[in-house]
Amino acid sequence: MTEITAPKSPVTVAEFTEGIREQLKYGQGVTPEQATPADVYVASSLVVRHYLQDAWFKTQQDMVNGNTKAVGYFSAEFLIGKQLRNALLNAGMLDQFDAAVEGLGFDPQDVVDSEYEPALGNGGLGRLAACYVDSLASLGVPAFGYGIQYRYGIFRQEFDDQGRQVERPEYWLANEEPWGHVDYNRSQKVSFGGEVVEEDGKKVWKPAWSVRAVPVDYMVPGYKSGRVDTLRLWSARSYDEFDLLTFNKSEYLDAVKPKVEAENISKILYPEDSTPQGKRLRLEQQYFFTAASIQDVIRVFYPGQSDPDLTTLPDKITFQLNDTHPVIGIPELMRVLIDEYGYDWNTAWDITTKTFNYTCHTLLPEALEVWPADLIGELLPRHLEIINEINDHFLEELKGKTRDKDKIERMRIVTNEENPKVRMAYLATAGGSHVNGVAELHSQLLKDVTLRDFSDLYPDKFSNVTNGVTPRRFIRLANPRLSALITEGLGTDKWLSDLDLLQGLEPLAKDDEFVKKFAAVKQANKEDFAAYAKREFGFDLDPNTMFNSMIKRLHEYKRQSLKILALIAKYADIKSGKVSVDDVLPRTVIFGAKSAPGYYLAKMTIQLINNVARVVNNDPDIKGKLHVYYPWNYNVRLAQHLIPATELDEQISQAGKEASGTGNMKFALNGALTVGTLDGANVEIRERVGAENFFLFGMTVDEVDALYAQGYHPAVYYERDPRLKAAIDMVADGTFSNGDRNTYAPLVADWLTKDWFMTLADFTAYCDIQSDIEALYRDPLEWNRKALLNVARTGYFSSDRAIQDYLDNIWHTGPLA
Ligand code: 26Q
Repeated sequence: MTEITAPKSPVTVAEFTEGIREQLKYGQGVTPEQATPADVYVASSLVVRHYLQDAWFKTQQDMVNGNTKAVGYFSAEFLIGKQLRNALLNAGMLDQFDAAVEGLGFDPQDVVDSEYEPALGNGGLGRLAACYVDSLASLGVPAFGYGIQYRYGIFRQEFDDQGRQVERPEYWLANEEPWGHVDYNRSQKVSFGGEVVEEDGKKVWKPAWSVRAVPVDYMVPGYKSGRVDTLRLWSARSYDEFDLLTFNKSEYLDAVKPKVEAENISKILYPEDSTPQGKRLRLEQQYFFTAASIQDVIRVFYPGQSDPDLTTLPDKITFQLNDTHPVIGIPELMRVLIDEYGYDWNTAWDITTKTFNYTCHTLLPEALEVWPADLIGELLPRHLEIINEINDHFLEELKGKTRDKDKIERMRIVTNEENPKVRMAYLATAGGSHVNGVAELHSQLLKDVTLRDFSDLYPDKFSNVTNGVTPRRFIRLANPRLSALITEGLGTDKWLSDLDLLQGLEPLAKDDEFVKKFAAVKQANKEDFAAYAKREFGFDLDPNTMFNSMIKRLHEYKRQSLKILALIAKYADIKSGKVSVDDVLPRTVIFGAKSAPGYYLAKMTIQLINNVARVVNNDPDIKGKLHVYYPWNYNVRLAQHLIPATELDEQISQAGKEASGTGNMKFALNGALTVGTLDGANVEIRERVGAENFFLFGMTVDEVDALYAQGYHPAVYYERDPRLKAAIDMVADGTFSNGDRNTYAPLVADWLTKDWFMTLADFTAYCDIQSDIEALYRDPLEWNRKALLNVARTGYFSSDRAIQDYLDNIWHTGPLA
């Protein structure tokens, strides 16, 4: 890892205070006495931006003038979380901020709490993108994150009086937002529709309409690197503010219609995180941000040049495609090179394939994006021609590589059927240099299953980069107590930019005094979380119970059902007297999850969890031994509060379905033990922390495959394990629906007849491992020793390491000199 030198503290408390006063006066127009915490938040943020400005300029200048290849990370989602504290930390101004704000009579916590979280992502993929730009900047690598500034982020989740999810619009821009700098003077034109005509033997696209893509720039300050990268999120604006012709006919509403339609493009983030539907607006979004970004790259790297030598593009920047969402960028770059700059096909293809790389984040076949060719043709007629031509060239190339005609047929980018479809994952694989999965198991399955034909013929394209998470936000900011203890244990805080140093904690796991300090940190974090949950949700958590969390999107494959069924089984055992309540280990189970609005079974699972919580929490027979809480609207902020307080973390997806997971990494790094299957990055976490420090259960990928092949009959498991039968019967008999047997009937029917992700088959193993978990928990010293070893041994899961892997194996670039 490159040596990172700490910059001198750039600002004094007096300067920070003066900066806030100035901003309050000239920006907010209030005196410090009139100011609210929200005013101070805006003012402080602008002060931080002000102090980062020079480093930002310098990073951009060095990027353009130097000869270090930059990285363009293309992602439809950047789930960045709150900015202020993170920027303060990375810029080395945390203490000055606290002192300045206190000096002005404000509580720093109130000030940072005033920030509204930008929720511009669904989950793992979007948060990963945010961790990656943080690491790029921290490693000093010149980089752009390119995406969309959605007006409405992922919906705000509420629960109705029946415990059902209700989606509310998340208008995160309702208040002043000091981080995004809207740069009207660097806007780009993005066009759609129309037709392709031939002029002088050349194809010319005559689009029907255009939108103006306005960049909104977010600074991405590196941690102690002195570098500030850029997250450029595009916002769609109309060129036709006012259609005069229509207006003269006094059809006022029609006059603003083009404006409304254009601006719709960046209006809302689609809340589906799998099973994408071929929605026109979604394709418009994808093209909108990739096209704007490609033009922007040419503007930045070839300033003022009317005839740039774009054969040098792959030396200037490398593009990483975060899943298939930006893959339309491949034919777009081809179009720009051929139609706008006059390159021949082969030269353009050479430039394009050298510039793009693709990361796949899924294995679920239904999650692979496929677009109807018709739709592409309507919106982007020239791109459809180019895609067809790519397909033709590709099929030719394949003929030189294999005689297996079936294989060639299977590999078509554009399917051969009445209504042809474009397979975006195939286009990405053919149109780039590297394809990677996000954990070892996932990358292996990509090669063996999902993209098998491709890996047969292009084995060198495939690699793995196991995901990582940023220790700045998810340890230092989220868990200041643990951070202080780590620094005490290691005698340095260098671990924040070199997380492998956590290994130095290993010997301290033998030191009972240190383990007790570690346990005290966890206990204090639990008390903090209990207070937070009381304040924010009105919950009464008992910090003297085990805190057991499951936070992630609600999805059948992730198997929240397994968790809730096991809990119901426990409840049923107590109710029936099989288990004496006095022998039950006190546990608080905390769920956090949003469901896609149209995902019927997932939404029913949410309703079930909420009603199990209602019944169990209020049942005097349970004597407070079991509690279930479901804080609504799980987001980055809640994660930052809950993860440090969690003792047991659930990673219980069906083997072979969770590509990686990143929550698993955040929990291990914060000293939770994991109960999990051999899936995604769990495999690597377990390898590193040691089998004895991880609660493994459930079928393996091979066992899952074998069971599918043999024919899976979930009812067999229902009959076989009386605990499972009791739990499902309890759901069916109306215990959690005020006696109504219909409420959960579809869920029960699915479990007993389909159960596609084999929840029932893994139920017994899952229940059985609970006794190991509880036995260990009854020995706090041993529990905490293992938890500490989890921290000591998971430094590998830093996003700095992941980015270093990308730099070494995929991007072949590094920090600015
Ligand atoms: C696509 C088309 C149309 C509408 C929506 C989408 C869409 C949006 C988001 C599809 C997928 C997503 C998000 C996927 C995601 O978050 N995947 C997760 O990525 C993580 C980072 O690699 C992994 O750790 C998780 O295992 C994986 O589920």
